[in-house]
Amino acid sequence: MKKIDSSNLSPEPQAPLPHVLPPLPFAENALEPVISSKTISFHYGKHHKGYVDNLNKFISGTEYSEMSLEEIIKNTAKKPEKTAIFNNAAQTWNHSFYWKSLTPKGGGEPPATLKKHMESSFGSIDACKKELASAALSQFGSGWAWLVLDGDTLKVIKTGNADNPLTIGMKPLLTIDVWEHAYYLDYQNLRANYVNEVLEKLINWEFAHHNSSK
Ligand code: MN3
Repeated sequence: MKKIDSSNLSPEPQAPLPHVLPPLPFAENALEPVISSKTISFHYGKHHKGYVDNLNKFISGTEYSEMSLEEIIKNTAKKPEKTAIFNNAAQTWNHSFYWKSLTPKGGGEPPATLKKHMESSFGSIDACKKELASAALSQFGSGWAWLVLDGDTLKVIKTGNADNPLTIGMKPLLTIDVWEHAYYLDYQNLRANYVNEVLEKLINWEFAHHNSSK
């Protein structure tokens, strides 16, 4: 029997790396008093982590295990038999994007280029903020409010549950999570108070500007 020289064998193919929970871009208590560290600790440490863990579990051994997160989202959207993978992939993506849409010293004036774009699309910064608040409040049940680029036009849209603008070919610039777990510990049923406080004090226009110029 021929002896195999193991030094000549190519290494075993590496298992694809699982998706990881990215670090928060701020300390858990950095958004207080608008969003408490208790809310962040559950929202990030339990909800967001849960989506990442479930995604890894559901894609293990499937064609999706080789894909990037965005590819998984685009390839499973609107496929009823892939709902569990889609939901967990999109929620993983949405939450990483949401954390970056918030910053401890947020609100205020958007950067000049974005400001001009908002004024030409909505009339004024305030009108844009009003549309975001209105989308966030009128989303029935769980979902997300988004500032997006649709081609060259700035728009505000809302999506239900895990859905996001990538599935309809729009470029997300920032988002506000309006699932109850995002605000219930701090605001109970008062979604409007949460949304208005976020828009005034935490919203990260720099992040939106950065995404619009990518
Ligand atoms: Mn959430």
